[in-house]
Amino acid sequence: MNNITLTIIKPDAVKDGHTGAILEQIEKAGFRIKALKMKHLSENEAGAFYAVHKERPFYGELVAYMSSGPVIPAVLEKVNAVAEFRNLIGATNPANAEEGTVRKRFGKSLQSNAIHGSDSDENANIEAHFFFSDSEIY
Ligand code: FUP
Repeated sequence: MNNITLTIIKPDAVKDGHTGAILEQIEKAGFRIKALKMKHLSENEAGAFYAVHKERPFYGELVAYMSSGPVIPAVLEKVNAVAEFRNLIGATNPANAEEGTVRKRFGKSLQSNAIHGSDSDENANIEAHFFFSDSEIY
C-alpha cells in the first residue's frame, strides 16, 4: 500500500472526548478513513507496538500510558500521507507544535500528546497491519 499512514488517538484524548474533533480535523485536511476501531491495548500489545523504543528511558512509561485506556487506531489515505499527516499533527512535544496542529490543540504533554502518526511508508504498513487485517481496510 502506498499513500497511507496509521494514526492512534491516544488514551487521554479519547477519555477527554476529543475523538470527534480530531477525526473532523483529519477528514477536513483531506485524509480518507480506510479503517477505524476502538481498542484497549494490553501492556504486551503496547510494548510490541513501540518495540522500536525498547531501549529508550521513557519506554516503560510510554507502554503503561498507551495501555491505560482505550485508543482509536485508524488507517488514513492521502497522497504523501506520512509527511502530510505529520504536518497536520505537529511536533512530538505539544509545547513545540505549531498553532492549529492536532498536538497543539489537544496534547497535554510529551507523553500525552493526543495522537500518533507513522514515520515512514514502511512503518505505516507494519503499523496498519498491527491493528487491522487486509479485510478490515477499505
Ligand atoms: P513521534 O514520531 O512524533 O510520535 O515521536 P517518537 O517516535 O520520537 O516518540 C514516540 C512517543 O514516545 C511519543 F509520541 C511520545 C513518547 N515520548 C515520551 O514519552 N518521552 C520522550 O522523551 C519522547 C517520546
